[in-house]
Amino acid sequence: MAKMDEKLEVVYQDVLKRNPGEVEFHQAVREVLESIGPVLVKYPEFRERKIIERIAEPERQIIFRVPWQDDRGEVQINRGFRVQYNSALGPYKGGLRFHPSVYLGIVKFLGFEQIFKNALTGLPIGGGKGGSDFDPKGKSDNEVMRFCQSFMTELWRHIGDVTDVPAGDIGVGGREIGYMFGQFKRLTARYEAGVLTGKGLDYGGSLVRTEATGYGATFFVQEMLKARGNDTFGGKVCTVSGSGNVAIYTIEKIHQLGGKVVACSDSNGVIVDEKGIDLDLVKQLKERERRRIKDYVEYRTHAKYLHGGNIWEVPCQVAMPSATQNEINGKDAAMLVKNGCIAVGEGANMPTTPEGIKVFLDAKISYGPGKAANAGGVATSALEMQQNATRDSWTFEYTEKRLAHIMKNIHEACFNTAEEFGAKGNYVVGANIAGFMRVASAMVSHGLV
Ligand code: NDP
Ligand code: 2IT
Repeated sequence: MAKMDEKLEVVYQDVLKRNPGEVEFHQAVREVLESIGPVLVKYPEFRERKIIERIAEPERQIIFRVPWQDDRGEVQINRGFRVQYNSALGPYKGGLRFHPSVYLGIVKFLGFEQIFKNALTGLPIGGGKGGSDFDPKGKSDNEVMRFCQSFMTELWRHIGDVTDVPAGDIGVGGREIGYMFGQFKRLTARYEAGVLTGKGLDYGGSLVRTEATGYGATFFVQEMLKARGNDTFGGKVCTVSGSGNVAIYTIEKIHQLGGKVVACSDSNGVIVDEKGIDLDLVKQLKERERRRIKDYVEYRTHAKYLHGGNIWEVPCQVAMPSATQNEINGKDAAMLVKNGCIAVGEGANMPTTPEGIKVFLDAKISYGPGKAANAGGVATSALEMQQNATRDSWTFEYTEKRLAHIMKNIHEACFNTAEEFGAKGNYVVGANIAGFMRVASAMVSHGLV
């Protein structure tokens, strides 16, 4: 692990003691603390005002019971979370994750990352995250609806368009947001469109929100390629892990920009299609039919399915991890570098382990960390909030242009900040410092709250 400023090490030890067992949260905090030492030297008031200690502690944490009945009439109990992490820059904003692995440590790591990511967008949104250990896999539509209704029956009192605005994440897409919005409307008797983002286009959703995370991550990599020597996606062989929302629209944008994605995956295995992934087929299987990625080879018999395979062993020039946290370890990263990978753009949150990040930075490939590269999703959520507040709806072209512009600005901020702090080309340092600076300055302005 990299060395940390001595006083920050003390703060980190305190975080470990106060949040036992929450390993993903510790990892996310450590990465930020390792970057921001030089900022505290330059701006001692951040240390005097105990900004780091305050940022590490969520403003509010809500944990609740979610009882629901399955199709056989059996009662099921899940646990719900909402961590309202930091409101220095705006209402808490961040997604909800429904996955059996969700516990407080996952929600806190995601919420903590979200603070800096949202700051990087330059839009008025604070950081928060939530979710449940509910597993949507194999559940009927009615079961998902009853779960979402029960989840919202507690959550509604904590959220609102100027307090806290949830959206999707793993296991939460348009269907789940729709059921939760319906229940919120019923419980509050208010049509408060801006309380959730990622809504359907027929009831206040924004064009481009569905595509935004994947498109944005691809725009970010496009900027990194440009910065490293006027390079482009044209003709590049790429791999994209996952086959959910972020992966699908990453593949779509890479193909539009002239790259070729040869592999994608799910938690069971990897598809390798040397002719280029057939995205219409992936959309059919994953978005419409809710099937597994292995079924791809039923329709494209030349492609290979590697059950339990490792997508990072497939040679590529650009890798875009878009599934989950810690999916690239040190060995995977070394393999990618050895096989000629020159750029990694993280669609997922914290997909690379600290060992993996070190490999990428040492090899001097262009490495775009999630809190910068995948910020297009939440940025477009903020654009959805803008449209809701003005009861307007923008065209696809206009909204995509706004997204592209935001991603370009984020890249520039990360690039320039890294250079300013003596770490040219290190987007981890750039993203952490640029995001931190915005939040910390606002917190100083607000006094001790
Ligand atoms: P989806 O639920 O749409 O898709 C998730 C994909 O990742 C699926 O292919 C899933 O496979 C795979 N996956 C999930 N968990 C695991 C696991 N433990 N091991 C292996 N594979 C796994 O989610 P999204 O596409 O929305 O999210 C993907 C990532 O992007 C997450 O890290 C999320 O936090 C991040 N993100 C999402 C944003 C958004 O707007 N949706 C915005 C910014 C970041 P399987 O079906 O087998 O579980
Ligand atoms: O991790 C993320 O940025 C998201 N899941 C999207 C959050 C949002 O509020 O759109």
